[in-house]
Amino acid sequence: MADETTSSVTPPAPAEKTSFEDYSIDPTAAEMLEIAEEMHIETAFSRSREIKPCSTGAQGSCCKLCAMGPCRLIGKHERGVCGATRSTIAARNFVRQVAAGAAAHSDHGRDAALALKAIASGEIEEGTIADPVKLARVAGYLGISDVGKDPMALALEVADAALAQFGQQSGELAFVKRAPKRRQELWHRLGVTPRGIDREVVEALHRTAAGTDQNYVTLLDGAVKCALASGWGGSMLATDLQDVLYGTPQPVRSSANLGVLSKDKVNIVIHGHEPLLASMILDATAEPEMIELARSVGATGINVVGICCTANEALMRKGVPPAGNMLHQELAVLTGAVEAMVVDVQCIFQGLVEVAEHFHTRLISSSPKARIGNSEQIVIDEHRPREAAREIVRAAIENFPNRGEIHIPNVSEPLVAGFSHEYIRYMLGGKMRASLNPLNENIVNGRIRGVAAVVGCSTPRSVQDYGVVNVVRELIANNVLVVVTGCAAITSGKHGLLTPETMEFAGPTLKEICETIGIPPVLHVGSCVDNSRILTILSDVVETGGLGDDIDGLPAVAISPEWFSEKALEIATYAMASGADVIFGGVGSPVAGAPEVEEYMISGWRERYGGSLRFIHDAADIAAAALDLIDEARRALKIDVAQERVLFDMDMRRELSV
Ligand code: XCC
Ligand code: SF4
Repeated sequence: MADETTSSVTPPAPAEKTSFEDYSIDPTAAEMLEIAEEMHIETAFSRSREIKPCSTGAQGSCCKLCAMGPCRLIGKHERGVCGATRSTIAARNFVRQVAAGAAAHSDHGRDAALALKAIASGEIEEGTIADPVKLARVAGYLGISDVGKDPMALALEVADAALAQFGQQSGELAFVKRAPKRRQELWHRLGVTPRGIDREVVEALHRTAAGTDQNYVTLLDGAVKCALASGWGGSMLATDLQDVLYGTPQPVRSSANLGVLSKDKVNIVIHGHEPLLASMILDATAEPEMIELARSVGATGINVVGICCTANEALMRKGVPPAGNMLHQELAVLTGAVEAMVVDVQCIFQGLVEVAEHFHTRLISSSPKARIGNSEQIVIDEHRPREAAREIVRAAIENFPNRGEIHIPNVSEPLVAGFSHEYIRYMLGGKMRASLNPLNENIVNGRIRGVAAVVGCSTPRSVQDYGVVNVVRELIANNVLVVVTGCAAITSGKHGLLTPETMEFAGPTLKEICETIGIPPVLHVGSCVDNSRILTILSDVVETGGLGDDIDGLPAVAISPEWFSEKALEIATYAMASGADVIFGGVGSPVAGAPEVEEYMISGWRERYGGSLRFIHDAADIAAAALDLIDEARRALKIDVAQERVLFDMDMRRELSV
C-alpha cells in the first residue's frame, strides 16, 4: 500500500491552468470567473494562481513554535535549533491542525447547547423544541431520565448536561458509550478515551508547545484523543442538539447551484456553519411584514439560499437550496444579484469583502466570534436573535433597489437531501421495524460491495468538483453505496448525483437495491458536524450484526477528495481512530516532510487503531484504493464475492459533469 501514497505527486501546478475551464468542472465557475476578470476582481481562484504554496509548510516541515526559529527543515537540515526532528515537527504541526479543527466543531456544539438552553429558559421568544422524541433519546445518552418531565424542563437539563461535557475533567465523554464495545475497550487500553472536550483541546495544544512532547507516536495519540473528543463529543452534540432544536432531517427536494438565485426576488445568501443563523433568517423572511416590505421595493419576494454547511443544515431541514460549495462564495456575489451575504463562522473568505465592494451586496457578519474584515456586524446569538435577524432581512430588502446589472448562470440541478441516521433506519425497515438489517444483509450477500463516506471541502489547488464527482461516480459504478456530507454533498448535488435517477450510473446490484427502496445511490447525510451521524450509522451496522464486532472490520472507507480545512484533518483523525480507512486527496500529505510519520499514519495507525490515513492525489487512484480497502475487509470477513472492477467511462463522466 505504501507505494500508493503520493507525497511525491504534486498538485497540478497553477501555471497549468490556462483557461477558466481549468479551474472547475462546474461550468458556472468559468462563467463567473470571466466576469471577475473583466471587472478586475480577484477571487480565490485567481489568487491561487498567483500564490505558490510554500513547499516547506505544505509538508509540515516548518516549525514556528518558538523564537529560536522559525526552523525550516529543508535540504540538509534534519533538526531545528532545539534539536526537534522532522518527524516531531511534522507531527506537532498535524496535532495543532487537528486541535484547531476539533475546537471549531466543538465550539459549534457548545453554541447549539447554549441555544437550547436559551430556548428552554425562555430567553429566546417563541422558541420551540422541534423534535421532543429526539430530545428524550439524547437525554438518555446523557444519563437523564425523561419520565414525567415536560419538554422545556427536560431541554434545560439536557442543555446543562451537554455544556458540562465541555468542562468535564475526568471520566469519559457520555457519547463514547455509543461506540461498539470493542472500540471502547481499545480506546481505554490505549489511553485515548476523551475525558472532557475542552480538556482534550487544551492538552493537544499543551503537548505541542515548544519543549513538551517530542515523540511522534505519543504526539499523534494526542491528536487522536483530541479528535475523538470532537467526533464523539462536540460534533455529535452539535448534530443531536440541532436535531432537537430544528428537527431531525428527512428527505426533502431542492436544487443546487448558482441558478437558485432569483432575478426578481431579494436574495439573501446564508453562509457558514451554525443553523441558528439560518433558522432565525428563515423565520424573519416568512413574516408578512417583511414580504410586504419586499413588494414595496419592487421585488416579488425574498429568496434565501445557502453556501457551505449552513446550506446543508438549512437544506435538509427546510429545503433551502444551496447556491454552491465553499469555492462558490465569491462567485455568488459576482452575480450582482445578492442583496445580503450573511455569514457566521468557518470557511468564510476575507476575499468576500473586496468582491462585495464592487457590487451593492451587503456583507454582514453575524457571529460575535468572527468579523470579516471591515464588514458590517449584526450579531445573531442566543440573546436577541430574532430582532437581529429582522434587522438583517430588512437591510437586505432595502438594498434591493441598489442592484445594478445582474448575471445569474442558468444552471441548477434537482436533488434529494436529508438522510439522517434515523431516516435511514426507517427507510430500510419501515416504521414498525426500523433497522439496518437490510443494509447488512445486502453487504453480506455482496449486492452492496461496501459503503463509502465522501466528505469535505473544495480547493482551488486542485480542480473544483473534479475529485468528488469522479470518486463518487466510480464508487457507485462499482456497487459501493455512498454517503456524502459537507461541501462534497453540495458538489454532488450541483452535479446531479443526489437524485434517484443517478441509479442509472450505479452498478447493477446497487441499482437493484436503490430501485427497491426508492433511494439514490448517493445519500446526503448532512453538514460536516454530521460526520458524527456516520459514526452512529457505522456503530449501528456493527450492532445489527453479521459484519464483525467493530467498525475496523467493516467494508467501509472515508474519503475527502478535495480537502482544505484543519477541520477535515480532525474528521480524518477521529474516523481513523474509530476504525475507518481514510483517504484524502487533491493536495499532498501535510506530513510529507517526515516519511516516517506519513508511513505511520498508514500502517502504524492501522496496527494500533485498525484504521489508517493516506493521501492520494488523483481521483481514479483514490477510488481504486478505496475499492481495494473495501475488498480487503470483505475478504477478512469471509463474505468475499469476486467483483468485476468497472473502469472509468469517459462518456458517462462527461455527461454527468454537466
Ligand atoms: Fe468548510 Fe463545512 Fe470544508 Fe465545506 S466541507 S469547506 S470545512 S464548509 Ni466541512
Ligand atoms: Fe525551531 Fe525547536 Fe523553536 Fe521549533 S521549537 S522553532 S524547531 S527551535
